[in-house]
Amino acid sequence: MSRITCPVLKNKVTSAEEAAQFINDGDVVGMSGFTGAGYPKAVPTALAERAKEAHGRGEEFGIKLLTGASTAPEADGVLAEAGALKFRMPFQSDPNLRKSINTGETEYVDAHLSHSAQQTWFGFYGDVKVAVVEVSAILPNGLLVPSSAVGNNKTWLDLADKVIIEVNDWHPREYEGFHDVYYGTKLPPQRRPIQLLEPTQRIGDPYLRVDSDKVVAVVETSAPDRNAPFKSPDEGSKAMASHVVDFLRHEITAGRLPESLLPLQSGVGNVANAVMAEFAHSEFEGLTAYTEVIQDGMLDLIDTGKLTAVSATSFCLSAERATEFNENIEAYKGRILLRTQEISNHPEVVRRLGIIAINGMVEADIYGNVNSTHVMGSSIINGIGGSGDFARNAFLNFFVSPSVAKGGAISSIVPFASHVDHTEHDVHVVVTEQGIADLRGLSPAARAKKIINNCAHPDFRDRLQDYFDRASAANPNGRHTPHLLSEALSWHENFQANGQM
Ligand code: 0RQ
Repeated sequence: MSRITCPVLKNKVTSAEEAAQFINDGDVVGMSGFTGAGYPKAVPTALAERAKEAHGRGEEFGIKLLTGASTAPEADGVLAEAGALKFRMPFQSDPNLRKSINTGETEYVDAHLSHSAQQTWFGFYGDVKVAVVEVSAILPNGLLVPSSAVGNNKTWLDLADKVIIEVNDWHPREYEGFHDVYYGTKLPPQRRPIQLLEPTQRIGDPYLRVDSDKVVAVVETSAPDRNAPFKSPDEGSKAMASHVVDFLRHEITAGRLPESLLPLQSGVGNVANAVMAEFAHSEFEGLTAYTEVIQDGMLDLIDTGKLTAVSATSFCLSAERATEFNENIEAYKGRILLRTQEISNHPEVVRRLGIIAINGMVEADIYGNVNSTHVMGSSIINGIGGSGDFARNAFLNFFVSPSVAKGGAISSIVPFASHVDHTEHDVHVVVTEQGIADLRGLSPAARAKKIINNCAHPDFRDRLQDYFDRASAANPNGRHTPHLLSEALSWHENFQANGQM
């Protein structure tokens, strides 16, 4: 049966090429998509072709693209390759787009994911001209059943002048009932508390609303999400995962955490997935998650019954796991709820629930400043994503990374971070395969001792200690956070000059 049962919207079905004609040079476009899930599968490619044709005629053609988070080669990838992205917000992870940002062709605002919707309402990014949103079905009354990501879709549908809907029948029709779209957001000073007290409590509607008069095109698709594979956890990831889980055991023994912990948030990537795998082999029961992305490891935990309730805004699954999920979707109903990202990552809710946040990092300095986004201070990898939303407001946060990168040429523990996303005031626990540094309640100098001894790779430990000792000796009145300013970034300079820190 057709996924479009609303007569008014059925009449608007057209091709991706026709739909792309509604998007013009310079438009602010809000697209669906979050970590490779729920992005539009057809219109971006048609739009990229339009841009290439315009460029061939010597005309300018580029859009300002806002999404939920990262998309896929068929969205960010094709648009960046066509030179069609003048501006991008709030998160990406695409090689073509990364290149376009780092060469200065695309302007990129790396925003906290929970801020992206409200900042658009505040007018930071101009008027949203077009929304391009993927859904899994349109009901007879015109309500939209979201697909594998909710992201910022509510905001794009509310704010855009024109709406293009993609209806993708690759998603199970049974997605109906998996979503909670909160329509209570207001702008200050009209805001009210977010009345959410448990991870999978419903506070909104199962559907997205759209004004059918604004809908200019409906496009039917049948294509999978990005569904990138995960590496099976290597020794380093397993070591980091076991440090985290042991630490949580210790916190329970010390009476600081209940036996079923507090709701977990876990970032994307292989280490995050490895941590979930470690939980699967642990004694923990009755776990919950209040997170933004559901990876394979979390579904495994639901399957074993260890994880009873998960709130998120999207999935990020391997192809294998996505197929299994789609075939058995009913088994997950009532245990998973996908929310708008302004709620999945809401600082108020994160603080109230007391989240345990686990995120990856690029480097940390000896005082606990964390860089999650930049290589050698200048080139962006992905973006801050939701790591700031969760870490800053968490009950307990972890930042995890191998102690070295690029075959040992780079130390992930450095005298001074070359870019700071999470400040020394926010970071609780730093983890590498070497060990764990619990920084809570420590002064900067005490933190340095822990990070150097517990987390740095042995190849770099003595040099870090030497830096700290000389900085202390050189600053008799600067021993709170001692630095040698002329040397603070010398490790990065060394790497750039000699390929070795
Ligand atoms: O590059 O593949 O070219 O070698 O960075 O590093 O070790 O594979 O780790 O995949 O877990 O990613 C911080 C990027 C870690 C990720 C980051 C190089 C390294 C490799 C990746 P290569 P790994 P991961 C919720 C939370 C920010 C967003 C976030 C991230 C590549 O976790 O994007 O937390 N986080 N969101 O070689 C130079 C160093 C390096 C380095 C690693 N010190 N110097 N290069 N690399 N350390 C999800 C969302 O918000 C959507």
